[in-house]
Amino acid sequence: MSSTAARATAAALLGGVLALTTAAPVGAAVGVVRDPAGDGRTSFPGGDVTKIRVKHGPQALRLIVSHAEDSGLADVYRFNVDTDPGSAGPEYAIGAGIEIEQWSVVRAKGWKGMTGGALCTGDTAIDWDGEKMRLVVPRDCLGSPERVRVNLVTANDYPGTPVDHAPGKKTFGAWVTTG
Ligand SMILES: [Ca+2]
Ligand SMILES: [Ca+2]
Repeated sequence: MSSTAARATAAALLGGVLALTTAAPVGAAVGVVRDPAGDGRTSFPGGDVTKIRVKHGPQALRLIVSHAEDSGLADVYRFNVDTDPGSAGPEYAIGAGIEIEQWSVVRAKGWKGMTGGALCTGDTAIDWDGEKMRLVVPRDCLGSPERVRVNLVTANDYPGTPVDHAPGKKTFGAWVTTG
């Protein structure tokens, strides 16, 4: 083999390795939903969302909510989760209350309602100093979707007068496909 041919072969092999590396499952995909600070509609300073980190892994959907510096956490969160673009609006809603430090998944009826009882429940992790809330929801609680997109509404009362919508009212963030 000439040195030129050897180099070409090495390059081809390397190309193959790179292609395999790229094609290998990455395990999880991450999307970020951003929302402005200062748009929370409330006299009580809470629930002004600035960011939702959406990590869609093979086992679970992990959501981390960040808040504006002078805002703090909301009392109530409703994540509207879209799993089927062919059906208008969200298919699931994840509700979380700060006081009970729990989340529950229900079947969404439009953007505000629900049908039936809780499909799954779990604990939230709250970082009071960092003003962040974290949820880990098993994918099968959401019908094991290929991809999801998320809208978040915060409130400081029950059943929930909206304080902030991220990224906007009746608007989802980008699709996040599982790894
Ligand atoms: Ca906001
Ligand atoms: Ca839908």
